[in-house]
Amino acid sequence: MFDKIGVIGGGMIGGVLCQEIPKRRLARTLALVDIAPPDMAKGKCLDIAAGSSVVGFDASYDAGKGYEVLKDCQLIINTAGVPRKPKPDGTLPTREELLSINLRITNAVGEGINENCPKAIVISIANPLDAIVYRLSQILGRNRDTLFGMAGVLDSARYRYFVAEAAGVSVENVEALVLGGHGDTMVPIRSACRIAGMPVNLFLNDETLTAIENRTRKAGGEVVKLLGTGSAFVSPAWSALEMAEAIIYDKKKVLAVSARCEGEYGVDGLFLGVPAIVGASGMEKVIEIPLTEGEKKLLGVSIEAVKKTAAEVDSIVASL
Ligand code: TXD
Repeated sequence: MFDKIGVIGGGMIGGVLCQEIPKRRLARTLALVDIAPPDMAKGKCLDIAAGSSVVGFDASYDAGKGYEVLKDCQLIINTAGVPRKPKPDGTLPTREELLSINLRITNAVGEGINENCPKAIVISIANPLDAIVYRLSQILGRNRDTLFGMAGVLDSARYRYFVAEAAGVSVENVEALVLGGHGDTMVPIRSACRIAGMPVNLFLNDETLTAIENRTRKAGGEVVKLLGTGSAFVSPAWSALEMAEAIIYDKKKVLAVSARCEGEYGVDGLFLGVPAIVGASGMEKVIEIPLTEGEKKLLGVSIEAVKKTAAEVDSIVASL
C-alpha cells in the first residue's frame, strides 16, 4: 500500500480510478485534482468517502481544483484532457486544435507535478496518448523509468478478450501483446499470442485472427460509437491499475508500456508501446522481442506515426 496516490482529472476514467484505489487498499490517501467547477474533485471524493463505511475501507482524501492536493504523492495517474466534442458552431475540432488544447492542459499538469510531487512515478492515460506522454517527458525532464503511458495494456486486453471469445476459452488463458503507437497503426503481435502457452494458431485460423486484430485497432472507436458521448473508461482505468499494482507490489510484471525507448526497436527518445518489466521503480526494463518480418514492417509504420506526432507536438509547443 502506498501512502498517497494522486489522480489528475476526475472524469469518467478518473472516477473509476478514485473508486478502485481505496477499495483495493492501494493507498492510505487518495488525491484528486480536477479544474471542473464548482469543485467536482471534492464532490467525487466526498461521495466515495461516504460509501467507504458501507464497503469497509479506511482512507483519507485530498481533493480540489489546485495541484497542491498532489503534495507528496508517490504515484500519479494522469487523465486530464478534453475529449473531441462539437464546438459551439457544431463543427468538430481538428486533430491539431484538440492537440493544442490538450498540450496546454499537459503543460499545467506537468508544472503541477514538478511543484508538488517531483519524485512521483507518473502513468499518463490522456489522449492523444503518444503526444501527451512525450510532452510530459519534456516538462518533467526525468529518466524513463518514472514516466510512461498506459495504452498497450488496454489494447492488449482488448486483443486478449476478442481471441478468448472467438476461441471459446477463458480470458485468463490468453496472453497477448499490442505494441507501437496508440492509434490505428498499433500492432497486435500474433507471433506472441498464446492460449494456455500454446500458439494461438492452434485455435484460430489466419482469417479470424486478422479480423480480430483489425477489430482490436478500432476497438476504442467501436465503444465511442456505441456510447454516443465520451470513450471507454472502465477498461482503461483497470488497465492503469494493473500497472499501478505492479509498481506498488514490485511485481516485475511484463506489460505493454508506452515507454521512452533509448535505442530499443531502433527508436531513441520517443515513446513507443513496448513490452517492459514494471516494478517498484516503475518501468524497469524494455524487452526486445523477436518479431516476424510482417510484424517488423507494421511496427516500422507505427514508429513513423509516433515520430510524426512528436514533430507535431514540437511545432505546436513552439507556437504556444
Ligand atoms: O488507452 C488510453 N490511453 C485511452 C485514454 C483510453 C480511453 C480514454 N483515453 C483518454 O483519457 C481520453 O481521450 C481523455 O483524453 C482521457 C480521459 O478520459 P475521460 O473519459 O476520463 O475524459 P473526461 O471524462 O473528459 O475527464 C477528463 C477530466 C475532466 O473531468 C476535466 O475537467 C479534467 O480532466 N481536466 C483537468 N483536470 C486537471 N487539470 C486540468 N488542467 C484539466 N483539464 C481538464
